[in-house]
Amino acid sequence: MAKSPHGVDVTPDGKYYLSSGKLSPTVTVYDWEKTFKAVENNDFQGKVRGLPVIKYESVRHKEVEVGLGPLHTQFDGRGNAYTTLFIDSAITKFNIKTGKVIDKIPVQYSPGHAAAAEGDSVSPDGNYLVSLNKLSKDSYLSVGPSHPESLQLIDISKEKMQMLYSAPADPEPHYAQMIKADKIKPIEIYPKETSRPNSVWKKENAHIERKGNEVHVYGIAVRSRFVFDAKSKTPDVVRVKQGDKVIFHITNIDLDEDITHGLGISLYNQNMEIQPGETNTLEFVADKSGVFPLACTNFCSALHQEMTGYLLVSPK
Ligand SMILES: [Cu+2]
Repeated sequence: MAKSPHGVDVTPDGKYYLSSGKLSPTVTVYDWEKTFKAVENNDFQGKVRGLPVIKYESVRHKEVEVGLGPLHTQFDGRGNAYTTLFIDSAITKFNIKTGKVIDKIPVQYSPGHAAAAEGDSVSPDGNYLVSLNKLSKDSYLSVGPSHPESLQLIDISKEKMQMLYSAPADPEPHYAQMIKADKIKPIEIYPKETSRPNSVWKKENAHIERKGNEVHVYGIAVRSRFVFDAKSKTPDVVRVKQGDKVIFHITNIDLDEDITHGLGISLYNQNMEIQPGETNTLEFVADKSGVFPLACTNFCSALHQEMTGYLLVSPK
């Protein structure tokens, strides 16, 4: 095989595995059945670091001339393979069984991986491929020495590939999976579990508890205020002593989708996010005395900016 192979991929039907040449402009298609037979028959050509090396000619199905710098291969479930070409800045489509090159499309530029929709599964979707490009060069407006990189969406449903869309991306896109959206069923909010340890679901139950030199705040975040202590006249203030460990247990009791709160104390360099229905914990040692404003750090309503309070740390 080629001297510096890069990327080994198994075809969806499990009959072949492919290895890109990287420094050789070829992809080799190997036959699994021939491979198992070669192992059975000790059909080897010497050893490398003590491991037997199978004879190339015995297991090779096809050697496909794809272009310069082949790296990784994806599949469409119709018997075709799509290999990224780093040096050519292109993707080559070929038939796995015949080894015949069908099409080649330029990309901007130097793709590493590509991701076909469900392309790593036994039943690829077959309609779309995204090229994850390592360089964008002149594709977008210049924003300084650090350029965005690029993702390109390609229609692979027909014989000829068709470029549909280019999008700038943060460096450095490496690999991705594309899954049909209806297969992903995330929870929308954290369920309201009143038995969850450290959670508080009603303003009346918010309280602050000292345990030795630890101060536990059992509070809530709700549009648009914090309640740390229901009994206190100034419920949005937490008083501790210098050197105390402060532990905020905050429950976001807003059970609407997309209403994330945050709790940030910038002068202590502390911040956490609290998703709808979630209880999250922020823990640190109050080693500096003073008055430290705290605030919600995720935009949550028109009154988001009023969602503030203070940590008061009295000196030792
Ligand atoms: Cu908020």
